[in-house]
Amino acid sequence: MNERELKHDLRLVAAQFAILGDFRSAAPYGSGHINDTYAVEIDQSGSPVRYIIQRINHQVFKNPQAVMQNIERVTRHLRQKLRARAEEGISRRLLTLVPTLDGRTWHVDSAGNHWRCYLFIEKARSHDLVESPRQAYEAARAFGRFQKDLADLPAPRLHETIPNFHNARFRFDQLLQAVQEDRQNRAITVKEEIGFCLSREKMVEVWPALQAQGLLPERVTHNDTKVNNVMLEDTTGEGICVIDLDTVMPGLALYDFGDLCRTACCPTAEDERDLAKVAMRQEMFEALVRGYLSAAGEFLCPAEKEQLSFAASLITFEIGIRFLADHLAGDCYFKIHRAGQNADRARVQFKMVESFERQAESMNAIVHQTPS
Ligand code: ADP
Ligand code: GN1
Ligand code: MG
Repeated sequence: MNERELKHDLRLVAAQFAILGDFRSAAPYGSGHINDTYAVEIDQSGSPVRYIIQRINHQVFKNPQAVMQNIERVTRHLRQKLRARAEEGISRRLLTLVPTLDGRTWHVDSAGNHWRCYLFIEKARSHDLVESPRQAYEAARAFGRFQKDLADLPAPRLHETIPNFHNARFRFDQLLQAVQEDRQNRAITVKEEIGFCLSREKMVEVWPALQAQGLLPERVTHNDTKVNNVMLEDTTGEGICVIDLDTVMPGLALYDFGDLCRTACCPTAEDERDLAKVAMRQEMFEALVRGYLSAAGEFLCPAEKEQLSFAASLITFEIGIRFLADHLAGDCYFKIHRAGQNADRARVQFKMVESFERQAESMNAIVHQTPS
């Protein structure tokens, strides 16, 4: 895609940030479903330097300012932790916001779009599909460390950038509403999938019951830990940087572990149409448990540890519900690139839920056998 075909004028946007050098090019980047992400190349005295520039989707994040305030606080805290540990290469180990010319961390353009700019983390990449247990281990370790480093984030509580984001009961009720409204007359085509959800309604009550007993503490969590939201270093394979911080807010540790399982245990793309290929990979689950507990094991309480394997089923179910509800509502939330893509995404999630359920016993055994 050449620059003139881009939806936005990235040269103009880049000029609002304190970036030295001459604009060279901009191209859409990554495979996120929400924001518009661009890799922008700048010529700095003869060398190409890249930046990530993103337009925050303000239909999804109704208060982009709150998103940016959270990210500022979280990255500042993480930077202090890395400095205290005297870690090397700190600017590759956390997201670094590039300020605007007037010293803010985001820019609002004339059309009301909110933009931010990050240093580009080079020689590392995020993977849509996990290819080895080592990758699963590293991704889980990085997210575990992220939770651990944020455990002592000073008050006040972070903003809830999307209220009820992981409230499974709320998501279930949204699906019921989408079925009832059936705006696109699609319900008839996904009867089986709707039935699948209705038959599992009880799942959404499990964590509220434990929370009511005070057994699942609120923590600072990432809330969007799909595996392509962590960068693995090219040379060492180490999980070096957690990215996509828009949904960092108060939550349950289990949300993060569950979403990791949803993506890292799945052997196919999220929207695979050949469901025969979709089944949970136990060796990846085992690696996720080891990686996550190697960092988070010391602060998790017994009830959290006990729920790790159910987290895989529940979060996969919840996100399947969201895809299905969006398909019924007319694909207003998740970006799609072809008709029916959200229904395909939902089907993959439901197939994974069944697969997790079938292997629940051995998943629990893995959790119990893993030292923390
Ligand atoms: P979305 O919310 O749309 O998922 P992300 O923040 O996850 O957006 O960014 C999309 C992709 O861009 C990521 O999966 C990653 O590959 C890449 N990316 C994001 N931030 C950086 C960065 N600072 N350095 C290098 N790549 C990045
Ligand atoms: C979205 O932004 P991205 O693509 O990393 C979504 C997640 C879903 C995920 C499903 C803010 O994540 O909640 O789990 O798609 N993010 C938001 O792939 O809704
Ligand atoms: Mg992302």
